[in-house]
Amino acid sequence: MCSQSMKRKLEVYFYALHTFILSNIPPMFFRDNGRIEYTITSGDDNNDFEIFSNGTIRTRHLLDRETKTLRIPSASRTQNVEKIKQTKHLLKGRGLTSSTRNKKARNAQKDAQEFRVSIVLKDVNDEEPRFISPNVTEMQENISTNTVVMVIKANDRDEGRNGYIEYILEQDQILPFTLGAVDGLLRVAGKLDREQRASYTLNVTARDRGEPSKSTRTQILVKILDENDNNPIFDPKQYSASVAENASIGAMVLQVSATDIDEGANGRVRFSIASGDDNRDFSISEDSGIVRVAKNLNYERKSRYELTIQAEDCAADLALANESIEGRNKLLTAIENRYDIAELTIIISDINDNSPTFLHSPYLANVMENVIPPNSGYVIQVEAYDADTPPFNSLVRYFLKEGDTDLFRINASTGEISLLRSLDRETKAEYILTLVAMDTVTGCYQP
Ligand SMILES: *[C@@H]1O[C@H](CO)[C@@H](O)[C@H](O)[C@H]1NC(C)=O
Ligand SMILES: *[C@@H]1O[C@H](CO)[C@@H](O)[C@H](O)[C@H]1NC(C)=O
Ligand SMILES: *[C@@H]1O[C@H](CO)[C@@H](O)[C@H](O)[C@H]1NC(C)=O
Ligand SMILES: *[C@@H]1O[C@H](CO)[C@@H](O)[C@H](O)[C@H]1NC(C)=O
Ligand SMILES: *[C@@H]1O[C@H](CO)[C@@H](O)[C@H](O)[C@H]1NC(C)=O
Ligand SMILES: *[C@@H]1O[C@H](CO)[C@@H](O)[C@H](O)[C@H]1NC(C)=O
Ligand SMILES: *[C@@H]1O[C@H](CO)[C@@H](O)[C@H](O)[C@H]1NC(C)=O
Ligand SMILES: [Ca+2]
Ligand SMILES: [Ca+2]
Repeated sequence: MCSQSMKRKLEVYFYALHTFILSNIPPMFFRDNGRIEYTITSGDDNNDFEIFSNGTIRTRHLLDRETKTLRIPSASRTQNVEKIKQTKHLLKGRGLTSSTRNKKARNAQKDAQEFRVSIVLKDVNDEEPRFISPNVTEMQENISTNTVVMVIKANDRDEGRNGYIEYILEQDQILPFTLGAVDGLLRVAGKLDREQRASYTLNVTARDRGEPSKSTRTQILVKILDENDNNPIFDPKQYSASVAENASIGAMVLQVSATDIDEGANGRVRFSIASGDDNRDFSISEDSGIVRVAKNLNYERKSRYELTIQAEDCAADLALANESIEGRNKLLTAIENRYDIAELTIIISDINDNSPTFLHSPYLANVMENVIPPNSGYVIQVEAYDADTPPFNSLVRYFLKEGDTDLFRINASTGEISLLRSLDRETKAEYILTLVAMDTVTGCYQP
């Protein structure tokens, strides 16, 4: 009895709902007097098939081409081999003695016929595309058009057209992106400005070409990362303020404000006084933009300041976070802060902080005895200077404080001193007068 072997190829479609009969084993394996039982000896680890004594092979349950394919990765994607062995059922024959059974068993081994059945599971479009690419991506704003942002990828385990995927980007609104239908390359197609829109949620569909086709939809979040593309902007750009010259140190002058619509350090604004204050009479708070008096002011020294205030963003600070010194230096030269400037005029207002002073004190005048000088006894005119400005210096008044007020008189507004009566040198050769000059704001001096 020779061993016979044969191969058959069966085509099986995967149907979702039915178990069905595959084929019959040909009758050449039957023996008239023998009872035949078929068993599947290998190739069916999953217990997917059963075989009946009439040779019918049947699926036990739903088959899945894709699952099988995964289990035999090196095999061709389309073929699964099931090995089915056919044996005579001798050992379990009825009424046989154990001795004859042993003998017959040996014969039976020889008679055992083995054949191979190749079962090819044909693909049906039962798998939908599955996205395997991440659903979040990020990119710098102002990235140039046509740059590939990401590769969108979906898998479909079906074969042929059933597994051939097309990618579709829904464009309900105009989006600055395009999606390659075949390659899944998501590209930039317009201007991306984080300040206008910081993220996009894209609706992407992957569809196979099966009949009917299956498709999967996913949402991809595209985050736009900030770039330092905006200057800080002063609003307003011109400021003016007035401060009394006796303002105490630390007194607030005014607050300037600037904003930068970028994000993080790119949008953090730092204020400084760029020029117009060499003496550092004022200071500005880096963060708040509050300008304060930093030194004693003096109207008479400087009455007007034209300051240039700068608002600068902190983009370059990002470079300082770099761990390596080389990286730091490289980035510091590459990253520039953006800035804006504003003009601040500070008017120092005068206060009456200066007393009139006699410019030529002490004065000396000679008078002839026994006469009253002409011009109503004119002796001398004194003058005091007041460093303040009008109205604080406008009217200096003069008074006689000590001395012979009955002999001399001073014109309060002109400072002219005149003699009321004639003098006698032999009685008194010298008179000393003490004068007071006073600015009028202070009030009236009563001698
Ligand atoms: C073979 O046997 C099975 C199970 O008894 C039966 O369903 C099937 O119809 C039979 N096939 C033939 C061709 O008789
Ligand atoms: C994506 O789909 C949602 C509804 O599922 C819709 O509200 C949204 O506008 C769509 N987005 C785009 C960019 O088409
Ligand atoms: C991305 O996938 C995660 C995890 O599956 C989910 O939680 C998240 O909502 C998804 N995001 C979008 C934009 O679909
Ligand atoms: C935006 O990108 C273009 C081209 O890539 C470049 O020339 C331009 O300087 C960038 N603008 C800013 C503000 O970075
Ligand atoms: C400044 O001078 C004015 C007028 O002399 C006075 O009223 C005010 O209190 C002074 N201010 C300070 C801070 O000294
Ligand atoms: C540090 O600087 C290097 C060189 O410019 C750069 O490639 C790297 O990304 C920087 N690292 C960080 C954390 O900023
Ligand atoms: C002071 O002098 C002015 C100008 O010469 C004169 O008009 C005025 O009358 C004088 N005042 C007195 C009190 O003499
Ligand atoms: Ca900025
Ligand atoms: Ca920006």
